[in-house]
Amino acid sequence: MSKKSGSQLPRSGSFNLQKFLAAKTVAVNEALDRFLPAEKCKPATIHRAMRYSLFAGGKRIRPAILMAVGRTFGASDESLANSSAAVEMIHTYSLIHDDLPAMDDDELRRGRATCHIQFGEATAILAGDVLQTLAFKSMADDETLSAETRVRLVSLLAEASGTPAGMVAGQQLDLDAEGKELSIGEIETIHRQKTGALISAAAVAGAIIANATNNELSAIENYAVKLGLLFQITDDLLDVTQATETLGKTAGKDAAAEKATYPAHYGIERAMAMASAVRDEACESLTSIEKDITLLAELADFVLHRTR
Ligand code: GRG
Repeated sequence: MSKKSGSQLPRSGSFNLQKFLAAKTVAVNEALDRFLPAEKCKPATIHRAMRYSLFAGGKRIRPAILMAVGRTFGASDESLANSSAAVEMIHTYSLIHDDLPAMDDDELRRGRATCHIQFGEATAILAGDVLQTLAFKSMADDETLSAETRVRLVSLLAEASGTPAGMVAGQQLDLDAEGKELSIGEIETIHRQKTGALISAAAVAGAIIANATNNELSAIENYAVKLGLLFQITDDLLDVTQATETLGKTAGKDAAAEKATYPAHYGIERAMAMASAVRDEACESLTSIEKDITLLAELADFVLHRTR
């Protein structure tokens, strides 16, 4: 395939993305259901809390990214299932902990009461903790992959969700930044770590599972960094443009907490233009890949135009 510029990439319509996303949501839900202890299994409270938060209707965008990249490079659905479940478990753990009174203190998530409102703070902390450990187990136990690949994946996910450059680092920077005026560079660092690192890890995991070449991995890394940034800019925009009912989480919280966001720094119009430019940059990162990148380009479009 010849090199393609961002504007020449295949556009929506050539691939049924909605159908893909719906099918992958079913696939990751099945994998999650297999991993999680049954609700009735003792101690039932923790298993109910884990399932309550995991099956609350999240968009499953991180598993979809992992599966889209894996599919682009020829991995089987079977080999992508455990890792997709793993990234969703890490993501859900982070949401449960982020909603706690000691962090963002929210009562609504995924359209329902947050885990600590429903089950109490102690159980919510445990539910987050155990989703995290189970995520690593689901990768470590994946019999469809070689031992070497499993170790690579576990290391990748640990780095992306931890510190000094992963999600925990970003969350700490975000806490430290409340009420302060940040430079755009500082805002980007927070976003890259807090939100982008896990999104990037999902994409890179798909490429690792599919045995992508080093050049392909590096193209996917660039794409994923842009996709993560795009996701965060649109998240910031949705916080100020959409209603709580649409989002399934409390709207307007960023401004109330004086968070460092793109619309707060640039205004809505400029932030929207930046999102569009970052989408183009994400797609341009794909131009060196000698595979059909339609699905990945459409995923970037989807993140740009999402409404929740
Ligand atoms: C507690 C270690 C720790 C980290 C928390 C995820 C996070 C870091 C904070 C949540 C705050 C936030 C709103 C971040 C913006 C990006 C983001 C993660 C949005 C939620 O992700 P979606 O939209 O949610 O994919 P669903 O519910 O659809 O899965």
